[in-house]
Amino acid sequence: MNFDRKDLSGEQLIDIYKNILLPRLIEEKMLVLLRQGKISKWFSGIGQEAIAVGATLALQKDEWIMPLHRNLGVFTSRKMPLHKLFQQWQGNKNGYSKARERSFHFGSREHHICGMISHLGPQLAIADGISLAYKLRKEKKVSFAFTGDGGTSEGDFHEALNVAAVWDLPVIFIIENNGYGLSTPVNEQYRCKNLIDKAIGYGMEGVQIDGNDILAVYDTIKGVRDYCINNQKPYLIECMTFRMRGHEEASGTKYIPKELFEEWNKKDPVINYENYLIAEKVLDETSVTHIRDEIKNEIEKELKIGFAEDAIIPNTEEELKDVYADRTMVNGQRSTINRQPSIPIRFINAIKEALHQSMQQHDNLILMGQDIAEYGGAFKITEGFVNEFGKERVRNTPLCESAIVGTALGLSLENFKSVMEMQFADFVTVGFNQIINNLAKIHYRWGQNADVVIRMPTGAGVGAGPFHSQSNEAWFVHTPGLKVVYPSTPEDAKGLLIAAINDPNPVMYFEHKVLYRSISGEVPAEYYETEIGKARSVQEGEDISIISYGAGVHWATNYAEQNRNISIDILDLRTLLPLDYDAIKRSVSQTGKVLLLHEDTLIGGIGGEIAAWINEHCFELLDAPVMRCASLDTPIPFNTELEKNFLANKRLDEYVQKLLNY
Ligand SMILES: Cc1ncc(C[n+]2csc(CCOP(=O)(O)OP(=O)(O)O)c2C)c(N)n1
Repeated sequence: MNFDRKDLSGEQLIDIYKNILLPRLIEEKMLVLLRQGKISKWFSGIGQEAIAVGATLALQKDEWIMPLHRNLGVFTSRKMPLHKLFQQWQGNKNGYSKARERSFHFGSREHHICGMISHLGPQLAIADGISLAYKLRKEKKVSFAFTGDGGTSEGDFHEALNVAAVWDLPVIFIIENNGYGLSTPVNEQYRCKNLIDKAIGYGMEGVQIDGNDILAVYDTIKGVRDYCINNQKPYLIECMTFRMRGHEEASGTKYIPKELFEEWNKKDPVINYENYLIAEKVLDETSVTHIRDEIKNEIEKELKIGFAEDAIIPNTEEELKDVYADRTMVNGQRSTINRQPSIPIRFINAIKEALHQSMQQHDNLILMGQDIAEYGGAFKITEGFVNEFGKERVRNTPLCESAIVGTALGLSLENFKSVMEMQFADFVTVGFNQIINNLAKIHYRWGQNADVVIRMPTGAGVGAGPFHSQSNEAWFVHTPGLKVVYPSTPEDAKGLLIAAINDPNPVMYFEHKVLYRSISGEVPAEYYETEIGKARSVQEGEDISIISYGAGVHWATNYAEQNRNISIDILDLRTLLPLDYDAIKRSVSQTGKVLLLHEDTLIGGIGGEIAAWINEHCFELLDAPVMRCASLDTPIPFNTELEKNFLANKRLDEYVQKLLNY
């Protein structure tokens, strides 16, 4: 191997040597411990250390890195205390994730390392969000994201690179091409000649380098970093390398031809560099032995500390509490409600007003969505915003839902807030992974906020067919870490959206399209919040309770108006996660007969969850079985007659009568 030291001093070369040697020696120790049954699993990066180490050393310490499962060198080069790393891998409370995460799936804000999730791909777009934050603050920084060759086949790779290119973001994307996915060779992974050929398709620069030459990696990334900062552009680097061990230790390497190991063994990034330093007379055999011994001793010492920890004693209260960021602690004081006279406005304008006032309130709030800038969004909610707040804060996005959710999370890591508009709630399926696995879990996993609101124009009743009408709130209610709000009145639409934006947790904000222009109501003109997690008593009654949300609240009130002989207690849940159980119990105790009404389909709908809770906690208060009136368990049909037949409202009277007569 032909190393080129350029103008690096002997001291710098030795520092690089110590940095590349450390992960190798840790791994060699881990393999011994694995064979002794002292650790449970190991994903090896042996043979690839030059990439993680060279890259980390080339960056500034406060530039975020998104590493993957073979990048121990990132963690060690950022000088994370070894005993804490060992505690992390051993599932110890004092590791980086309170024992909630395995192997390399953890991050540390202090070290500007973002913890990966198992899913390959979603890390890449988080780098977009971080770089966007740097760019908006005019900081001279880059973010840095890793992927393997296999990971480049994921849609998330495409989306992240595309967004970075279109938005001119200073992100360095690095592919570690080690020849294989888990066992899949690259010729079954992609058809372009080199992965770097993809750069041109995104309109970005790219370079392929020898990933086993630490000086080449270091020097290239230093140069690319300057390029990204000076030109405000992303860059793609393909590092050619080889994985010297199995995907993880238990999976073996039988599928890889022996000759490849022999060939790549000659290119070992640590040994070759060591030999180079000896040949250059920067080090001699004695000093190499000394450095190796010193590191080995350090590892042994730190292992003792790491392994000496007591076994974990689960604390359920703490486990539950850590799912969400504490609202009051993070954002300081809540706004006080000092209501001025109300003015009647439409539901849609209440949402607009909430967004507008929030943009005024928070300089660090960014809006993102398809067609939301000049066009004003599919429903014109952000019309005029771009003129007032500028294109930097009101951002048209490419059709990349997954990358935009990931970008929102990256913004949050750099203390921005964001609201993303899904053009229709139905399209959330394409950003599902980011929401469920990244946004929802990040606080529990390593204590970070996902200060993101996703606006979800939802619901049927407009003859829009199966893909522009769905009620999909229940998908999110089943995911700890999210909050799910669903207003039914203009006043709540405004107050809940403001509250959602002030909340540091990820909030799914459902807005029913039919209500946009059909419902008006008095809305206080000033900036105020409606508390998340509190239901609203719409009207009190004695015969039956109807517990609902969204359009269902209006079905219930219309029904009550047309049937004044029945005394109906109507509860508007307003928030579906967390639920207001006190309000539910109060309503049940009022009537003893409960109908759960929702536009969502029956099976797996939120009604089932509430029915089960009432059954368990309010059994003595009931005079009849809890009933559910929901939409048909079919996709949503286009024809308006079929759609009416589909919707729960069609069967409301039938259920009310059934319950009354029980
Ligand atoms: C979305 C997703 N699908 C499948 C997997 C299972 N999986 C884990 S690693 C891996 C191979 C990854 O190959 P590559 O991206 O080349 O990285 P390498 O492991 O070679 O470093 C697979 C298929 C996963 N983690 N995520």
